[in-house]
Order: sequence, then C-alpha cells, then structure tokens
Amino acid sequence: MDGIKINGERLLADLRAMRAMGAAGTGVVRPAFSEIDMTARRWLAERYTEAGLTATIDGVGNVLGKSANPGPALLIGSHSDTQPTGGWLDGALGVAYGLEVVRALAEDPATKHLAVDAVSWQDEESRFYGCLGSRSFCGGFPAEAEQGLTDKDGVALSDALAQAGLTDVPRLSSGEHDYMGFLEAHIEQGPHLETDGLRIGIVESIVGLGGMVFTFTGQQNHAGTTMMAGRKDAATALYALANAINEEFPKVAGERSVWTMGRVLLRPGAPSIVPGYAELELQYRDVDPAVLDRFEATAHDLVARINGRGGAVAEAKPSRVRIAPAHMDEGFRGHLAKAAERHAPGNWTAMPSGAFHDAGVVCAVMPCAMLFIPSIGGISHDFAEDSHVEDIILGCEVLATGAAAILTAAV
Ligand code: HGY
Ligand code: MN
Ligand code: MN
Repeated sequence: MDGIKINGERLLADLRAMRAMGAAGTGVVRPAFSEIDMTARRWLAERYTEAGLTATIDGVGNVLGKSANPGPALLIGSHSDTQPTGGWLDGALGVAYGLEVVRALAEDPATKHLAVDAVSWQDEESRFYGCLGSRSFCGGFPAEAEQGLTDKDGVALSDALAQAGLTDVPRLSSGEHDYMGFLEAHIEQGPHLETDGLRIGIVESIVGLGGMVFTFTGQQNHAGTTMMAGRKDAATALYALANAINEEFPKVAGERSVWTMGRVLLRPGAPSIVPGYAELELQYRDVDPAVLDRFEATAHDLVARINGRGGAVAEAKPSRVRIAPAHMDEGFRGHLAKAAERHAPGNWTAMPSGAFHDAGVVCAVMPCAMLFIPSIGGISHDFAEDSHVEDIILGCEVLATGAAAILTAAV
C-alpha cells in the first residue's frame, strides 16, 4: 500500500479550533455535556457534513459521521470531552485524525471508494461513567447503571442530558452498523516513546482499571482538649490505610501495575478540629485482571485491620465500573506496524497502554487497534500536555495508510 498523503495544515487547523473550545491557558476544560462540549460536538458534526459524511449527535452526545460508500466500514475516532484540567490533545487528537483520514482517503482516487466512518465518543473521562458514550454504543451502559447517576458535584446525568438537549434523542447502537473494526489514535500520555527516541507506538493491550472509595466515620471534637487515647480521628484512619496500601500493594503488583489515591476529603477540614469524617478514593490499573482482584482483596484486608484498632470506622465500596483489560486485533496491528515502518522506518514500537481508552470498550463488539504518538515529557491530564507538530502529522499519515491497507485487504 502506498503511503496516504494527509493535509497536515488542515489537521492542525482542526486541532487548534478544538483547542479554542474550552481553552484554559495551554490546556482545555471541556467536561462531558458542558455547553462548550456540546458546542465542540456540533462543530465536529458540521465538519463531518462538509467531509461528505452523514452526521448524527446521538442521545448521549456521541457524534457519528457515516460514509455513503458501500461495504463494511472502518470506524475511526476517539473522545472530545476532557478531564477537569485537560490537555489539548487527549482524545481530540484521535477525533481530528478520524476526520482527516476520511478527507484524505476521499481525495485519493485509489481510496475514495473505501468506507470510513468517524466518531467522537462521549464522557470517556468519566465525569459520570467511564467511557459512557462508547459503552452506550456497544450495549454496556444498562438502564440500572444510568439511574440516579451523578457527577462528583452531585449534578444528575438526567439533568446534564436535559441541559444538553439530549433527553429524548435516540441513542446509536453498534448493532445498527456493519463495522469491520475501530481504530483509535491517541497521545501516549506517558514517557516511553520519548525516552526511547521513538515516534509511533502500536498498542498491544490496554490496561484494565478498578476503583474503590473508602469512608471513615469517627467523632469530630476539639483538637486541644481531646486526648489522643480514645480519639476517633477519621483522618488518622485514612492516613493509616493510605500508608498500608503503599506498603502492601507492591507485594501483589504486576510489572506495570499502578495505583493512585487522587481524591481525599476531610470534614470539617479545620486545623483545630479532630476530623469526624473522611473519604479516600483509590484507582488501580494492570493488564491482568487477577492483579486487580488481588489489589481489591488486599484493600479489604487492610480495612479490616484498621477497624481492628478501634477509632474511626472504615468502610470500602467500588468507586466506579471496572474496565477489563483489552487486547488489540493482531491483523489490524500488523497493518499499522507496516504503515509505521513505511512512514517512520525503525522509529516505532509495539507497546501496552497504561491509560484506558474507548477502544478498550469497543473491542467487545468489533476488532480494534490503537496508535500512539509521543507526549512531550510524558505529561498528560495537565494543561502542559503537548506533542511535537511533526509527530502529530506523522501519526495521522501512519493511521491513514494503515486504515487504507485494512480496508483494501478486506475488499
Ligand atoms: O485515565 C485514563 O486512562 C484516560 O486518559 N481517561
Ligand atoms: Mn484522559
Ligand atoms: Mn483519552
């Protein structure tokens, strides 16, 4: 397959236009279902229409651009919602690539007959529910999961849907489409490609992920008159559990396991008051579900140990839906690897993904593959997130060539 030429300036213009929607310094704040998120989704639907696709925004905010070309289509995209302190490329890169691949293949007489659909999934960043949009599309967002769902500020999903004008809008489903597979390009969000001086990563597997929230109920009291013996200090119990997790988890971890305690709540949060209530949120990831299970069992043992000491009472419950580890399609990976070798000879590698992605959900209903470009300094989920322009353009060329090869091989 000859290399597909993409229009780098057009691609960068789309990325810069998306960056401007929710811009916050060098980063982007565009939470799922926010006004600016829906503005960006309507903007994308217009670009899909201009590119000759039939654009739909569905009942959970997924934006789908359908090709008029016959035959099983290849679906290409990612998510356009961001983390609360989001980078300009997390998700947006893959969405912009999907649009550019549609255009580039349509402009090449040798590939203009190929069917490529483009998509932006909703709420991959778990404002309400991890990968909500791709799960809804793939039948993994059951009504019982949706009931009463709220974000961390207590906003109900039903209100966010109403606010976005989506309440009665039909929701798209993979069963209504004849897809041969899904390709997602993404920034690596880690240091490996840059450290190894490489420019393209072809993902072998995507980590699985679990989360727990621990509550600590003690006795609020005066910090000066309450003797240490007999205190029911919720914060002390929280610190003891957090330390124990950092001591015990390495004993049951895998080679690339990670865990993060990224949210803590202390009430009332005043220096002269013994905290009566506390919350600790833990997230853990690994490519092996057995490791995730071991983390959960260890955490429950540690909670029992904390409760055995008296003091504040600790309780544990899941903080989110578990995301299973996902393995990418061998055949698709082969085509992407060939395209990487063609555009960046010797400058690419196969690698796991330490971040989860919509492809990890969509692979339950169709073959999937992912491609990474380097993140400068390995930084992501931060306003400083960035990639080199030449890597942004190279990644899209590799994806376009790989997509054309997959489609051509299937004809
Ligand atoms: O957290 C993640 O792995 C993804 O970037 N939302
Ligand atoms: Mn992210
Ligand atoms: Mn992402």
